[in-house]
Amino acid sequence: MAMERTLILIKPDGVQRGIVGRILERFETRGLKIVGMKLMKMTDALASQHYKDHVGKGFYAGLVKFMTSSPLVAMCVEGPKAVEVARKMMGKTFCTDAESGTIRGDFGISRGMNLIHGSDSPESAKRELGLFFKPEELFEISRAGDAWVVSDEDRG
Ligand code: D4T
Repeated sequence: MAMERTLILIKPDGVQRGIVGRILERFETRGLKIVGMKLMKMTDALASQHYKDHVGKGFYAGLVKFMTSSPLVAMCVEGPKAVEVARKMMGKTFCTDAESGTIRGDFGISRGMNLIHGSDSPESAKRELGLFFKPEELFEISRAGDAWVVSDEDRG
């Protein structure tokens, strides 16, 4: 099983509601490692690259307005099967449909303001991480307790 990296965004609603810490805590507690993180504002240009598959769709203008309205937190999260694990932690796209126990299901009730983004495949993760982070902004971090969170077998 390979170690993976994924892009997580705590969207403007998460920042404005002051629940960044509570969302972050879930990733740390799960054993995923934050290897890059910053507070930043998404520009229209970055939105059109990040959401390139949605350009032209009916909800695109509203999505960009929301995502560029206020700063967000961008993170690179690392761990075994990090992409899939993070998507499961987030829950279904719309908070209204997300199961309790997931981030969207526990913290949100809106459709569009859905608190968090996570890359949907290892290929998307690579592309998206390149949009949000320079190589020198991502770190190789070994923590003293890592051996009790991820085994050699997990590292593949
Ligand atoms: P993101 O990309 O924000 O992590 O969400 P998902 O991966 O779960 O969902 P997505 O790419 O299909 O949608 C991106 C973003 O657009 C909003 N959205 C989506 C919306 O407002 N109306 C819609 O009909 C859809 C499909 C919500 C998430």
